[in-house]
Amino acid sequence: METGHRSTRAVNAASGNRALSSNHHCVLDRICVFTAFAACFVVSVVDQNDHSPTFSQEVYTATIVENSPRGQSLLRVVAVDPDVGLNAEVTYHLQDDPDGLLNIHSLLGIISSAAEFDFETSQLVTAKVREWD
Ligand SMILES: [Ca+2]
Ligand SMILES: [Ca+2]
Repeated sequence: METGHRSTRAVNAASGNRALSSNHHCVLDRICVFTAFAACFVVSVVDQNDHSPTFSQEVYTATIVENSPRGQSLLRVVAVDPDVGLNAEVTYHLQDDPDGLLNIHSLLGIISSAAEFDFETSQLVTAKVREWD
């Protein structure tokens, strides 16, 4: 009975430079044990959108000086999705901003002021951000 180590060397020797021509062949050569009476197969696992993004922090804070012109960048929220490719793309949406005081860049998560803030009217503005994948 051959060991995996000995078989790998045999495959590499038999295939010559072919094993170095692509990563696929390298993987096959490492994994497969070829004999006269055996075949090899590889199953590729494809990602599914089975994870939701999670924010890097539960609470983000920022300060702004009253009467600053609108459009001031205040903070950036970041959510990470452990899936791959399109399944890992995250978009951001504001929730609970009834006065429309804030804007959010849906792809970058940058929150900016949508109005001039007045300290005498309100000293604290809160909102929630929802992520979607
Ligand atoms: Ca996902
Ligand atoms: Ca996944």
